[in-house]
Amino acid sequence: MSNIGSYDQRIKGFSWSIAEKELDYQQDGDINIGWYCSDRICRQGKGDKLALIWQGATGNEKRYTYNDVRRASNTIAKYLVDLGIHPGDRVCLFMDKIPELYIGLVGILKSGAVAQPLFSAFGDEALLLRLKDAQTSAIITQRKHAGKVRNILSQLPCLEHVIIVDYDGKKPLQEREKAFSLEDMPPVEDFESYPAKAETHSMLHYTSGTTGQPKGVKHVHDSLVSQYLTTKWVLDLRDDDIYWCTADPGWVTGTSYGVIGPWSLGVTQCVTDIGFSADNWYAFIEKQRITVWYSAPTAIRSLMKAGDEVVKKYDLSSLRHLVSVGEPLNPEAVVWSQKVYGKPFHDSYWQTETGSIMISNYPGMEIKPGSMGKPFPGITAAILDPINYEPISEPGVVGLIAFQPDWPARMRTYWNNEATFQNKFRNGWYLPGDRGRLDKDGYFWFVGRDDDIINTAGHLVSPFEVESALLEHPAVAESAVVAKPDEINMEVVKAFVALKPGFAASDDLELNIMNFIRKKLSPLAMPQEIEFVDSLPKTRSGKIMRRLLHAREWGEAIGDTSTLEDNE
Ligand code: 6R9
Repeated sequence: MSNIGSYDQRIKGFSWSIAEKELDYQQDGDINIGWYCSDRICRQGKGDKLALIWQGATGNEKRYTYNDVRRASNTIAKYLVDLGIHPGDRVCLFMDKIPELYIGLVGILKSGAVAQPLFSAFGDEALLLRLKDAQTSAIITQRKHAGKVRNILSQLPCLEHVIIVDYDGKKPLQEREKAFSLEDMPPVEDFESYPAKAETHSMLHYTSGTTGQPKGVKHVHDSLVSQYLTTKWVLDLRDDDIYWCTADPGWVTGTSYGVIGPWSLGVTQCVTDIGFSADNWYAFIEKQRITVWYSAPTAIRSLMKAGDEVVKKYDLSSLRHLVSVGEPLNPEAVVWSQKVYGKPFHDSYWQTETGSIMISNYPGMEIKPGSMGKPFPGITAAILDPINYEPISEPGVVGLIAFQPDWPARMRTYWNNEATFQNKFRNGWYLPGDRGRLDKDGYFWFVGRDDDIINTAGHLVSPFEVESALLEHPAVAESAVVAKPDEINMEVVKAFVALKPGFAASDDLELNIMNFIRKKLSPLAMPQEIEFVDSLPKTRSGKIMRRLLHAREWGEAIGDTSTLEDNE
């Protein structure tokens, strides 16, 4: 039996007080997420349980119990307070996926400061933009990334402290730099966590920017209520699970479900800094006996590309539940995962701004491959018509995905940008900027980002549907479909395709693919052109940046590219 049990039963009379009760949280009481992720679990008698198993690139391991996490996060929190960091000050985490990143997040929250995690692969410009916007007071980083901070320091008068977690004493510390080593600091047994209330600012996440300038998304400690319950019911985490969230905490998935969800439930999680390859990932699952795996379509497509044979080399029998997020999960990927792992990937849909999972396929509920599933209990979701912003009751009609405020993890505003925040609401609904449709059984289907939809001769074409059809072709590893200008039809469909190993681009192959997808798509959705490429531009969280391909087709400026994967 899954944690959620019967979905239909759960939605009846749902109230977030279910989670509040389990968390022993009283309205207007203290709800410091950092305390919940460490001290509370120890108080429940799980202090000696493993919280984190970390595996480095060379296979070396570090293990931390909940007591270790509690003490180490105390040490960090006290260090920040002693430095003069005040509640509400922004403290940036700028590290690879090392233990200090995970424990540091808990420590920052305990101190009352606001955690601002950023991908360590960001270059100077990307970093500058976000630290300036957030007026960040301190940054916690590694030696290997400190050079980037030095390059921009003179432009950041607010950034008082550059804290280096692995200082080796070889070169003198520079202006504002401080050495802090968890291993060398005496562990702090007792630390009074900042008495954060529900509305106290907790995190500042910068959105992935697939569609424009990155924006700071303000979250509060109350988000724990949603994150705790969605982790329990969607990821189905239980006491004896070994959980792996593949996301980097620079992306919201890596914090909401890579730190807060699993640790507030007192579950053991594994993290690895090892680079992606099918062998690396399967070996990790085998070695750590991973039971619940939360990943993303880009990774799944890459695993599909690596093929079925490599799966057989490893014992993946520990896997119990698989979940995906970040992009539409093509039906092919669901069918394939069922075939090779004996378990389907369950889709989950949400965004930085929503803070927690909004729509999902729940364990035990019938999966319709290609569908995102149903709204989480307590979430009112609808498809709105884009003119009057009224819910469309007819099944199958494409419109704007919308949610009724309120749920605990929703963003409270965009940092320094209240006007843009207000603009996300229409007729009392929150609009995430995506299009979808609802079927007669109440399942939601993703159609595309609001701005990705192709309008060809007045017909709306979903890039996702065309990409899914392309992906079923045996030669296609990945694809991105965008609009191309056309004198007659205004826009036509153009597909970019990356091939699987062993296939070479040719006119014959293009024709073969066209004939293959013709059987699956309406004539209006057929691409006019396929361009073969080696790889597709992606964000660091693995989302295909159709915006870049689109801009190229239209001869437009490409805008902010700081989240582009290859943009160091
Ligand atoms: C968690 C996260 C949010 C945007 C979102 C949508 C896309 C996420 C999806 C999905 C289709 C899914 N997205 N999950 N599209 N199916 N299951 O991804 O946050 O980086 O802010 O991106 O990603 O377009 O609006 P974020």
